[in-house]
Amino acid sequence: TLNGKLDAATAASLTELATKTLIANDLGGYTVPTHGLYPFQWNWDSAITALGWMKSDESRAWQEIDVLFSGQWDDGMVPHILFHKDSTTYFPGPDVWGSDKKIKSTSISQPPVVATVMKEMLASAQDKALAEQKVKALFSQVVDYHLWWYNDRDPENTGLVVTYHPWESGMDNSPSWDDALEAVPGVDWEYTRRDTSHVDSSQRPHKSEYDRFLYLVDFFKRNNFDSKVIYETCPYKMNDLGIIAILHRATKDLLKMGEQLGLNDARTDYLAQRLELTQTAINTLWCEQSEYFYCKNVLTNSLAKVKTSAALLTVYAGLTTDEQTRIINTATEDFIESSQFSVASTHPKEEKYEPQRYWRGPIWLHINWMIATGLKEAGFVTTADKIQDDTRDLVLKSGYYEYFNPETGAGCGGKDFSWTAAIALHWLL
Ligand code: 9WN
Repeated sequence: TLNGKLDAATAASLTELATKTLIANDLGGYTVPTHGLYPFQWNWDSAITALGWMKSDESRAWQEIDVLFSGQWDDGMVPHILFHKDSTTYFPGPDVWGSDKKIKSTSISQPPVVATVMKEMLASAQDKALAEQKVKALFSQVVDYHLWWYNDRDPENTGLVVTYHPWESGMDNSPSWDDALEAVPGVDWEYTRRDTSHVDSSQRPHKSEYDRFLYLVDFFKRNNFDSKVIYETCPYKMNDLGIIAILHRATKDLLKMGEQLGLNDARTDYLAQRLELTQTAINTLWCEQSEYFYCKNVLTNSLAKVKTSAALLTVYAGLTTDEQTRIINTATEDFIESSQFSVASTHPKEEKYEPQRYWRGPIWLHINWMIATGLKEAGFVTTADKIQDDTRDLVLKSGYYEYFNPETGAGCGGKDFSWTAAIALHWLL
């Protein structure tokens, strides 16, 4: 490999390519992840993509967040997809989801990284006045979003929010969901997938998974998106480490921004209490024997004992004790050593590891950025730098693909991908 070294000319041409990728994916105020495969605004893609826009056009970056929050539901939820304009290239579209909000959307959310992104944007902004004005204008809506997570998805104050759909986790076919998903019935109607007409089906989730994904989409619609009914009867309920860690970090970042700009109040005090609950409850996801964190199937009260990179995000969240931080750093080193490129989304020694099937092995750059950020802050600079160097090598070798094969470094999934270009601009170049 090139060990992450870039000369100035290469860095300049990669910067130009990344900026062009964002411009090409801009549909006017929001950025699609990539044309064809994902023709709408996705929640966590959009947040990460705003980091990339900050390098070339700060007001466009803030607009990305504004447009994302324009689709917020009255209860505070920020949907996982906003269907601003119709498109026939993606399935399932707005009619299948069936929500009746002013902007058509899905009825689930996605990992809430947006407050963390806003804090980074505020810190790095050249135009401080614009940044402060935007954070002040959006602050209350972001607080609503976080309150929604805690109140709607953890109404019993367990300290751990639940997720209702693998798509909500953003890690669609992670092996962590396999057992829980098996208990969900499949839909009994015919449908035509669109994803496999854009990319090779060997890189995508199986039909048996899609049948269940769609059953859940129908389930939300049949229950009129009623939070209480869904909380009580949803056939799929997970404590997802990715969402829990990203939410925890983002809530802390939200409170820090609020403090900096004098925006905190009783509602943010309440969020601080919820942080404390999570800090204690996270230990119910820790397995002492294997010294690792796992997602939990809430319906069966059992840990999904497969090692995924989501667990490595607990350090980024600041949820680990000093000893756990050391253990997670060692576990990260083990991930790194187990494949040519890092960080594999499922540990390469796991039976369920598949190096090119979506979230069952491949590398995702925004996850690398979060893992490395956490480890660096915790003082494990060597591991963090190694991840950053590997990530740079991937981009050098394969460009801005959706995700990467950890064995070969080959780009997989969609091409010219927004969040990959954005992470390069924000972190690598
Ligand atoms: C469903 C857009 C999204 C990402 C997810 C990724 C994938 C969608 C799909 O693409 O999910 O939301 O149809 O496969 O898993 O993380 O936000 O890039």
